Amino acid sequence: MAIERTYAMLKPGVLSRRIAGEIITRLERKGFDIVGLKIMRISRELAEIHYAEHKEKPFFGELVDYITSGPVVAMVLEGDQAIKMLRLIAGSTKPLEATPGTIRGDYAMHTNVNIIHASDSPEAAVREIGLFFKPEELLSWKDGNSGWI
Ligand code: 3AN
Repeated sequence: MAIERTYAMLKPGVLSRRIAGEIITRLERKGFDIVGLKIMRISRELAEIHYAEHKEKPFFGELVDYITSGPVVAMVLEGDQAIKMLRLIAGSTKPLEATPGTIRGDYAMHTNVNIIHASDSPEAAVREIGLFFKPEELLSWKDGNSGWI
């Protein structure tokens, strides 16, 4: 097993649509351990750091406006190959290419409001977890089910 931690974020609109619980339930059912969880409002400064790789893209301004427009649900998920697994469950960036059954495939219509962020590499996971959580906000725990998941 390769236990990893990854950063997941339910984007603005998810709380307003009252589907945060449904999405978190899917993540729990899949078998991720939630080791960090909070609601927060992201500052422009933090958003620009988080999305720095997209700084030159035409949609950057719109992306920062959107991600700072309302509360997000920030999470750290732990599990075997959690980084790749969460990307799979999240689905493709463009909802038209996201397979039904994935989170984006089931809940998103447009790329610019595609519901969930998921770290795309081990380096990104470490960086993003560090941006959004203090070490003392993360808590590993055991439920005795790991042999069944
Ligand atoms: P992903 O979130 O699947 O890793 P990235 O890193 O390519 O995708 O893009 C980051 C975010 O930027 C996406 N989640 C989406 O909200 C937004 N985005 C990506 N491509 C576009 C686009 N062509 N138009 C508008 N927003 C986009």
